[in-house]
Amino acid sequence: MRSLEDRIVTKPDDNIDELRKKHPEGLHFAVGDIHGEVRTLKKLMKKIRFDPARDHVYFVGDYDSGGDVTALLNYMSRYYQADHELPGFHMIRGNHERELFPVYPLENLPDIMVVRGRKLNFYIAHAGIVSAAFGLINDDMSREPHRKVFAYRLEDSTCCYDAPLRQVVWSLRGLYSQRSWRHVWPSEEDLTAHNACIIHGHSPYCYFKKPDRFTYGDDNLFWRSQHVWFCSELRSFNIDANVKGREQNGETYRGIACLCMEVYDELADKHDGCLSTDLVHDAENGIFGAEYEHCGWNYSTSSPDSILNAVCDMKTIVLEGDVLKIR
Ligand SMILES: [Mn+2]
Repeated sequence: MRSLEDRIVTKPDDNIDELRKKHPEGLHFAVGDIHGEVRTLKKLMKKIRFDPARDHVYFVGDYDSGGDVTALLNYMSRYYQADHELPGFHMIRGNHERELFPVYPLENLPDIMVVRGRKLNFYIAHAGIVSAAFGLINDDMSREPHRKVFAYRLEDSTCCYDAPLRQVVWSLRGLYSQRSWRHVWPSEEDLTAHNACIIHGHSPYCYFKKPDRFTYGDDNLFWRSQHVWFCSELRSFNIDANVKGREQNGETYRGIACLCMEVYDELADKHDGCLSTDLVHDAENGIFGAEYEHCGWNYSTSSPDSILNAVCDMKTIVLEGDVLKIR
């Protein structure tokens, strides 16, 4: 087992201009849990110099519960794109949209999106991907080899309490903690065979970090500067930087983090799909963070229509008897 210090990566996130120079065609980002904190999100978008005409930004869900959700969705609706091929904001639902009495349940949005990069396939889901969904989606994707983005909605029966895909939208402490005692996460071989990189939120880093150790998984790393954690083969990233300020073990950092897909896609491409922590230490930074800033009071009376009325191109995962199917 690695020492705690070996498992911590520290990289400053001041390299967006270099990334922009390298990728004038635009960048793909995934953004962690926001919980109504519109001002912090705007700060993060400013930091990555978000360009709505060129960038694709994917959100892992949990817009509600905290901050000002109406102000947040009003801001997000400016850039929202129901057409996943076009640049702008793309959203999936989190457990706060599905349960917990959300102000906006966003029932017309997908729960899982997959973005095909040059080498890696990025699976974006609120709490993670379980093997049952992984296999189903990969079969579906193999039928459309030229499609870049896939979107799936989970029918309630597939992810309600005790349902097979429950942990895609809601897992108690993140899938990693469950990986060792419930085999729900796709195997390392499966993830490698499909060039998979799972991006999720839902579980803030502070749930897993004790003063002298981590309490989840065996081989996860902590990205100190932006407060996210990931597995050493880079097969998954948890980008929930605890904007709600949930406190555990004296950790009080609050922020929103995002990941630039191009950085890890390129790294995987260069190393024939084999990623490792050692590569991360030498590679350019691909994780950006914005520290929490109180969103204050907003007096907007409009509603986030472009999101609420969106008609997304997505398939539905259903449960027929006890068999999962894509419709
Ligand atoms: Mn959540």
